[in-house]
Amino acid sequence: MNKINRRNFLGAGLLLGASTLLGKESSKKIITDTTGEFVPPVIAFPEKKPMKTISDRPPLLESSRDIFTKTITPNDQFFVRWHMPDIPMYIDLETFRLEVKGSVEKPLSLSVDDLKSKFEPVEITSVLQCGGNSRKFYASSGQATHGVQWGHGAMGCAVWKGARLKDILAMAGVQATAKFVGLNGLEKPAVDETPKFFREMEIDEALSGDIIVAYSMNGEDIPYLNGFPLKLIIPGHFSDSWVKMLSEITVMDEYRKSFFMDVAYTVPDNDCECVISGGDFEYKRKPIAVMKVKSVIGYPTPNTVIKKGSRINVTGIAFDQGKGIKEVMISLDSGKSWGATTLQKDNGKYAYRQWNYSWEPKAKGEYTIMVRAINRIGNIQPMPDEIGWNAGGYQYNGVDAVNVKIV
Ligand SMILES: Nc1nc2c(c(=O)[nH]1)N[C@H]1C(S)=C(S)[C@@H](COP(=O)(O)O)O[C@H]1N2
Ligand SMILES: [Mo]
Repeated sequence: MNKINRRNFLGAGLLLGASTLLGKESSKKIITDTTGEFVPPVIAFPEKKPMKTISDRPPLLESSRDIFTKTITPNDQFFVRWHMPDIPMYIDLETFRLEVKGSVEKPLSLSVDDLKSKFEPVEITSVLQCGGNSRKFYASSGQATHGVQWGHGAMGCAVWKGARLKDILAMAGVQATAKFVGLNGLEKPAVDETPKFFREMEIDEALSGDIIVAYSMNGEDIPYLNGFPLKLIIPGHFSDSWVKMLSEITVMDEYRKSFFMDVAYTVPDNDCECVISGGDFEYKRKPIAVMKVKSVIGYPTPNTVIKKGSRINVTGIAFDQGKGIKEVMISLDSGKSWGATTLQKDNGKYAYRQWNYSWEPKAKGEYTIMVRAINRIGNIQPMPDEIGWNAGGYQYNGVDAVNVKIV
């Protein structure tokens, strides 16, 4: 796709994506498969290849499974998630400023060029995963939850470049009374009653090492739908706090209650981070934070037909919150027996780690391939029927399974 001029996102208005973003009526058909289930249409939005479109207002675009044969997710196939339909259609870098305000000695108003020239640039390869990624697999284990029914494609891995949040805060001078940092982007709710997308973190976390305000993704400007021009990167954490089109950093002395911190993206505050059956319904909640160990199969994809005697490269990716992947095991008999895969190059502790297994199926029939990752601190993926349940359907990391047919 031709690069579009981001100052005029609507210049690409011929594309269906742009017109639906604007809210123009497009002939909307509900597409169902033979089971009557909703099948998302595949639509090309600006700067994106055709992607599974779960919603177009706000845009929810899912990557397809074959993306997990790569350790870096291309920008034009990277998934997209917004909460509000009212995303600005026009960003002028001449006037765009990141405001740093609140309990600081010197409020800042930084252009993207300021961020590039006044701070040490840092590069980090990190997985970006929605807390609700893989939610639909809760349903296959008989525990369906509300929310966007993502498959595995609400995650990707990219090389992010930007300025450290702690360096930006140091330039502003955080006051001694500061306890929290609030972050929000440029978009607006469609109606005033809708809560704003606002995220918070403790000041100590904001001042700790790896968090960056990124202006580049895989060596290019961040795609508009992924948060051009600035996006907060919190390696190892679910992406729900990775604020896109980041426009305000507010240093605060007190926590501000908000829907997106206290209600959405929370799990029960207990050891399993799950609802214990027969337990209290009025449980204490906590925001989801670090990611859980996970592996996903990229090839073969479900229902692939493979000729007996051919040799295929079963491959995919694995990651965790930054402790490191120790092993990815594979089963070709629905989990009865397990063998080892070969781990490929380590691209950094927050990155995807590719694994491979060379398979030569000897007999015809249907097979279920499963993979299961273990990290260096001994966390292992649960089997789908062992996974702890939470009402929001967050943090799914059950063992992945793909059915194939050998003929
Ligand atoms: N400004 C803003 N930032 C946001 C969101 C949003 O709705 N608005 N959604 C968050 C959530 S829940 C996710 S999963 C990621 C998605 O990032 P992506 O669209 O670049 O994949 O952005 C996060 N940052
Ligand atoms: Mo998310």
